Amino acid sequence: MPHIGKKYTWWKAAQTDVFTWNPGLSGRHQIWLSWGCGLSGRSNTTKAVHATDAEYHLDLDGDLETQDDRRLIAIVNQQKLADGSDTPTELVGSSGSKNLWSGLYAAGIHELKRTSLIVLRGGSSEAPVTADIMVLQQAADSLNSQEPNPQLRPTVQTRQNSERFKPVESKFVRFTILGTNSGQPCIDELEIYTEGSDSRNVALASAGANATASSTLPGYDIHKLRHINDGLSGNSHSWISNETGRGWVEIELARKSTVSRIIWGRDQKGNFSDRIPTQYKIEVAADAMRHWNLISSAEDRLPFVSATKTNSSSENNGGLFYSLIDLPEDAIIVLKELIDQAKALDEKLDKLARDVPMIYAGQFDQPKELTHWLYRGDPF
Ligand SMILES: [Ca+2]
Ligand SMILES: [Ca+2]
Repeated sequence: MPHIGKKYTWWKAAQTDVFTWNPGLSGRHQIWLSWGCGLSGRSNTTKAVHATDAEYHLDLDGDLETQDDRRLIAIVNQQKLADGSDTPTELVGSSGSKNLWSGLYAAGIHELKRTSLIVLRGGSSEAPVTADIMVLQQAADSLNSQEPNPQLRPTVQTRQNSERFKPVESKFVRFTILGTNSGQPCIDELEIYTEGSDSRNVALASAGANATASSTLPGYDIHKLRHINDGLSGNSHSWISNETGRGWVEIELARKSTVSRIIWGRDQKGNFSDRIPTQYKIEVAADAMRHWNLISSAEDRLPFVSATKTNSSSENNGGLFYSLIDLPEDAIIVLKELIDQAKALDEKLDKLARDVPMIYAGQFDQPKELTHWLYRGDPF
């Protein structure tokens, strides 16, 4: 599961509504909840442990004044992970100072109206309740039992993303960008692979494929359209559209081919994390009339979250869920080294917090002004 709960919000309020979500959806949906899990962080030496009985209600009409349409959908122990297990000591530190993202908790399939609210309510005590992302998944009519996991793919990665789909005969493949994290979208290479054991990238210009696009950012030799399928990765061999948050690029294959996998990235060398297509769809057509068939999109991916800011002193930066999916091997090695370093520093920090002796400190100075020593009840 990608690391998405970097920051969360918390409240101390027993038996009080503290937060509402309005998903703006109607129909039957599986509701997945998540929270910041464990301890609320170090406040000198005291620990404020999260609520064991945070309540989630569904208010069907969205009017908090009317109670008869409101029902409890989950009571959650926010000290634990979504699967009910304890937070691992190696992740939260021996003093429990790190807070983790809980993962997603299945709160059941519920009928929603557009105005419906999901309400987070404090538990029986003043213990903090926390809120992190919520996922709603449309429930299929045939879906009687709850699914063990949401049918969601990892969030879009900067370096490389893969799209797998049922093999489909294609002559044209169009990648349409519908949103970016910033600016005009950039793709450093779009690879289209044929089905089968002799799978090969038929998108390459060297394989006879031809690229067209809605637009190309003018004035940059390193961002030409021909870079979309030149076989070279990295920002210096990329295409950028000339439309903020939008654009499409189309590959015409040399001949009709049965394809089943597409690989694309913003910067496979990992130096840039702007201009990432976060919302997109990919369509194929087998005929020159371009009767498009949608084969993949960002719709079933987890929401995109910007890369972590490098401010390591920020609070609650202890979420330690990292996705290794779609990461190249050298990046995984680097990531593991960094995680080890972070763990070692955490342990050091925990030890420092535990071992510091209590002292009363001050400086001795000769008073500059006349000092009165007042006994209780004495007049001036
Ligand atoms: Ca209501
Ligand atoms: Ca390229």
